[in-house]
Amino acid sequence: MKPRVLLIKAAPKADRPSLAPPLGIMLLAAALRDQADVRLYDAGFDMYGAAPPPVDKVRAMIAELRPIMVGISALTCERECMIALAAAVKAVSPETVVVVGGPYPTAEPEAWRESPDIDWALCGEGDEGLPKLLRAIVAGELPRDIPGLVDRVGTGPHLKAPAHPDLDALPIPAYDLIDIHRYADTRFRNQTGLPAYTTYTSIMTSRGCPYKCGYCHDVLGKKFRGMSVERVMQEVDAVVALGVREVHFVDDIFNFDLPRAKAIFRAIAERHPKLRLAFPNGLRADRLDQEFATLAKAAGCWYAGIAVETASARLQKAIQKHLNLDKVSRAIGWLEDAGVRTRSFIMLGFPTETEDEMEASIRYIIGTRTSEASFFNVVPYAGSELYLLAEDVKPGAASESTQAPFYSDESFYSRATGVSLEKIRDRAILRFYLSRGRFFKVLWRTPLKFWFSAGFLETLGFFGVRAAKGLMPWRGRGRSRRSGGAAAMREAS
Ligand code: B12
Ligand code: SF4
Repeated sequence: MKPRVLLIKAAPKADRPSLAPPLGIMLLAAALRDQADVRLYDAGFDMYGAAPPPVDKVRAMIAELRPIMVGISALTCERECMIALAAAVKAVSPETVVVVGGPYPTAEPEAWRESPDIDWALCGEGDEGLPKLLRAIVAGELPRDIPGLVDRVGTGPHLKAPAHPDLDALPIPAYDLIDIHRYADTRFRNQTGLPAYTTYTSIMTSRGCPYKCGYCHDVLGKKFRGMSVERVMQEVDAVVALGVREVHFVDDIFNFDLPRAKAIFRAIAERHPKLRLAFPNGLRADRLDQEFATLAKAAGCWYAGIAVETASARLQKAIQKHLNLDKVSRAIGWLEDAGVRTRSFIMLGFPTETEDEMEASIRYIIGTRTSEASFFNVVPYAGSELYLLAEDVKPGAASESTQAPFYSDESFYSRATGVSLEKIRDRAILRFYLSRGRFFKVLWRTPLKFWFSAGFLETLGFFGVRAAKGLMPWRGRGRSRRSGGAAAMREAS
């Protein structure tokens, strides 16, 4: 009988996190399945609505399965969940080996050691290292020479596992180990932030991004590696055969190789004319052209995130994003003209950002033709360049904010300056959706059948409350606008 392995996707403590089939652990399961009987568990369902980590459920699973190894995949915002679930595993089965991986351990290769219940971390891509680790555990040997593996005592520098050299050789993620239709439930939000109205999944057609944005983590390397169009189509064919109606591309930078991106659109338009496509985590809009927009629409693309982040030239330089905003405005226009709904992303509250700079970003985005906008709190994560800047400005404030609810005043900026970032965000949302008839356009574009779905009403309620709060004049009157964050941060430091 094959040894059992349980792979868990941890979840953040958030009211309305987006759920998505857990691509990382599905790929790892596919890589392990020759050696092991693998099971998958996505904690996102049980933590929806800011519920605590499902420790009882994991204890019961461990008691039933008695796995030889448990792997937990975690982002930094999922650290508390990861630690709680590792403890649940060891409480029932101390002999089970617990290994963690994903963006959090990759960004902070030793921080997981605060949990006595975790045995190893595997930093970087786990496709080759995890099967090797399992072989060593099964053979009762101490794992040796596994690049990226970090034990409980060794000192750094810890190098990541090398980037997989040939993405075409990766297996198709183990869709048979999840119930993909469970994700299509309008009670939950999918990655586009909308109620999950149809069966959907993510596909990652490339890994790595050569840009060096200071807030971004280098999980999958700095060299762009793209799958061939044929290999991408194998995966698209496989998910369509499972009943998937909408594919979300989650590459770091899908449009880095523009000819490849266009060839993928052409192939999808030809083979799957009814498939819908979306880019929930954002395109780099200064690297696309009008033909890209037209082909995207022809391939079924209805939604694209546009990563703008800031309209301040000073901050674009400071965070090393170096985005050409004229090109971005033009690209938004091309996509909107083609019929692709764009949602632009703005980050508010960079270390040293002034309130005038935030205002410039809000005005810029209101002035574009983008249909929707999301205003995020800046979270300077340890392991990123931005974290170093945040530590210069207000030591400790960044670390304290990583487990906070995404949109609260427990943000780095609010902690460092006393200025209510939540208030600035709420007002920005209100101003944005009241401009250019956007609110009515969003309603108009939402099919009537979703108007009374739980998820849609909840989304409306969420924004309604935020907008109403944005109107309250007495919230967040910490400092005058011109005294601003930068001055306050300098004082604080
Ligand atoms: C798609 C995506 C999203 C989607 C969906 C997220 C979701 N529901 O989980 C959306 C757009 C909604 C999103 C939101 C956010 N995201 Co996001 N997102 C991504 C993106 C682009 C791809 C993730 C993915 O599907 N990867 C595909 C699989 C194949 O990769 P993987 O999971 O990393 O797995 C590989 C390795 O990490 C490793 N591995 C993974 N797990 C394990 C476990 C074990 C045991 C082992 C050994 C190995 C291992 O092996 C795998 C195969 O090689 C990544 C960028 C990136 N390069 O990873 C950012 C990224 C994960 N997001 C990030 C962030 C910060 C966020 C937000 C917190 C942003 C915000 N402030 O709102 C939110 C919160 C997400 C949440 N949990 O609710 C950061 C995380 C940084 C960090 N240190 O935590 C990343 C890394 C972006 C970046 N480059 O900085 N995100
Ligand atoms: S362009 Fe996107 S993926 Fe690349 S470094 Fe910047 S934020 Fe990260």
